Amino acid sequence: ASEEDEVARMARTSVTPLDAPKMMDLPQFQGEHRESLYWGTYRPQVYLGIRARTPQSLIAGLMWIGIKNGQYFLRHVCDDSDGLNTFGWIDHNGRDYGHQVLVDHDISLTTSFLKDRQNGSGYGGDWAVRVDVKKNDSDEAKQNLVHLFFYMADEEGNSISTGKDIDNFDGATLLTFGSRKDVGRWELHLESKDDVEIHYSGFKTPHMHNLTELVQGALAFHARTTGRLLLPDVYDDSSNVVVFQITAKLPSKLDIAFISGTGLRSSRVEERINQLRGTKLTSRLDEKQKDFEERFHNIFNLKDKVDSETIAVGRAAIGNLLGGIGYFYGQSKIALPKGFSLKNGDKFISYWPAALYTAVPSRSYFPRGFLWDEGFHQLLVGRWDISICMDIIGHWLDLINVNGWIPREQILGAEALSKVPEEFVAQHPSNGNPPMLFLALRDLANGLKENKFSAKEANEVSAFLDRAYIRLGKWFQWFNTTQSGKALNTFYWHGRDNTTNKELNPKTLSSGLDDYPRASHPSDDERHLDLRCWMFLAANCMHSIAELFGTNSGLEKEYENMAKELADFETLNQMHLDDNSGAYFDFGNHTEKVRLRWRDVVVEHHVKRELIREASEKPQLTLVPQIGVVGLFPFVMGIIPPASSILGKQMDIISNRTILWTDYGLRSLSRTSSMYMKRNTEHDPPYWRGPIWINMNFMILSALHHYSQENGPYKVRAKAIYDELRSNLIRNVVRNYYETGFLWEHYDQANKGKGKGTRPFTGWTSLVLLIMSETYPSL
Ligand code: 6A9
Repeated sequence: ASEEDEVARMARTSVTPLDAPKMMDLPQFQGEHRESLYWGTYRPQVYLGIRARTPQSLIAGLMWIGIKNGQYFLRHVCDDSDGLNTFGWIDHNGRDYGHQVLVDHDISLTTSFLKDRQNGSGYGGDWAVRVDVKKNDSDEAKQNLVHLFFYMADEEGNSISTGKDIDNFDGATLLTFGSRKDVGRWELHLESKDDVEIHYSGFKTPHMHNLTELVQGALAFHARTTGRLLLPDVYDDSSNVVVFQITAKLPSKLDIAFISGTGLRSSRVEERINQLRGTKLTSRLDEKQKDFEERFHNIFNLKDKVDSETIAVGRAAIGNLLGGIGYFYGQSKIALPKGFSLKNGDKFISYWPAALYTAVPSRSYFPRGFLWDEGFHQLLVGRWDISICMDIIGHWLDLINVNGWIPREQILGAEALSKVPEEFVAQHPSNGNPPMLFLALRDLANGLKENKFSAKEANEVSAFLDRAYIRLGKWFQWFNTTQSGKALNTFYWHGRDNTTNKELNPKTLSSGLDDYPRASHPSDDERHLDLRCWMFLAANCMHSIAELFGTNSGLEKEYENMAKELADFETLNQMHLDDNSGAYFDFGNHTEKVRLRWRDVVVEHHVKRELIREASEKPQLTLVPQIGVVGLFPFVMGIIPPASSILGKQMDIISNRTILWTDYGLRSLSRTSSMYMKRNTEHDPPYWRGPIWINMNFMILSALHHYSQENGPYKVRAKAIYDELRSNLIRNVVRNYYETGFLWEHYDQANKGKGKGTRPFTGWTSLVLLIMSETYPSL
């Protein structure tokens, strides 16, 4: 029983929040700040979705019927298999304006979003959506009609009413209204000058993750009796979801206006709606677009650096990153140790209910938060809007548990859950993920030291860092204690599977570099170079913050010493340098002589062919000779002294075409490495074993930029390589964008730099904008 008690205790601890003042309770996140960010396009998982930053919100969204090869499809949730030619926010300021373009075969849609807090509105303001649809060619035989569906749904279950005059639509009407505690009485109005037909259906459901199926079902059911694809005009008073089908001849334009707080006598309903439709809306959107452009140019200053085609891609990159910011609420599932389950049979325990406001890597495949991705996103967001940046990081830091752990992948709420296969849901409280947020935080701390902020911003940043200090310290300690190696100041990513015989090289998901090759035989003798360097960054950043807020706990000195020790060049070289090649490597129990072979194995009395790993040599403790991004970490973190000949060696490795260099960016793994482009299992194609990843290329480029400014024998060479790598990366991402309509998760090093993996991927691939503008985090 005692072992079970112990497991139960550990499980409870892992879902206990850290007892420290919450970031989100800071005054700077209340009042005007909170209200200004209340409504937004915070449902990145759908093509157009609006909600408020509250756990159970009123939500709105758009669907339409797309036609592909003569077949009808209901578009709603961003889905790669829809095969849209392109989609994404081209402009978005993260606050009150966005403009999105979606091309769906024969038709093009644009969606514009505008929020208005000036006109005496209710809590969080009013907002408008404009949907424009047109045909892509004038061929009369092609699609002439479009079915648009706009819905409102109340997650709290409050009933939603429909307007009285919908059936006699003559240009403008009240579609629907309701009432909630947060915003009071609200109304949704439609205006369209076109000849449209409106139908609707009401539903009662607590589930928001299958609205597509609800609408599909209603359409199919009604089509069977009428032969037409129209919602059946059924509705009853208890409906908490109402869907309006607006059928229009192309081209067509709809303005949809949401206003709240209309129960008050002074609510001036008519006047407020008029601000949000027709010519008034047009001119306000134009104005917002100009503001966006101006801000974009002021911050990134691209005009003298790249051409206008390239600038448009940079704009679409940050547009969809900001437009893809989501608000999620729910409970992560935390795995119990292997072999254990709760009394009810569950193999996981729930984290506390929590909110997460965050950007996402990919709206179609991964529309949810990922810890280390967010560090990269914040390098961009932090330059765009420092309050949004702090709000996002604040939310993440409030997810820290009493052990100092933050779950890596945030699958919060039924909508997010519906996208993830069950076996990937539970998070392991022993697994980390790179503390990349430190880089964004160090930028904040440095900005403060260098007086880069306005007085108000400086106050907020300093209150923010001050409060973050305890949480960050706890986070740091989590790494320092749970991920430590055998020798002093060594680290390795814990949690690799040392029992499997199916993987060519057991994965290291927690590192973020998934299948990047490590020691062939996982053991506690390992020393992971990337983690050592992350710890250096973390210690260094903790020291910077401690200096600002001198807490006199003696910890400042400790962080400083640790940063010094981790950056100690001699020790680093002793532990990780291969003298012959001048390359840095992981260390561990390793042999190069491994391969996957088909074998007959007996599974439940049946013989099955399976790929099994075989090692034809005993592994031994040695450096792991795989040249690639992990080996470049000391360079990336600026640990190598500018005068060292090893710096020259690193540049040889980077610029050599048989090793890492391609015309499209740097490979993640050298072509000469034994694991280059090797599958890990039958079902696991190479991922970090060759392809070009923009996040790592960005980091390497930052370091080249850094060394091109440090006096020393390699200064000039660093600059030359920097210039070439920079233009290769920009050229390739931009070319792919125009060829395919998207930014991609990674790029094919072997096939002309072609975009691969998921799309759109406006997570860290958006860093291409910082590459264009040459703004790098300080080292
Ligand atoms: C598993 C499959 C619909 C993998 O960008 C997010 C992460 C990175 O943090 C990580 O470094 N991506 C990179 O190696 C994507 C991870 C997606 C996991 C989803 C479930 C569902 O398929």
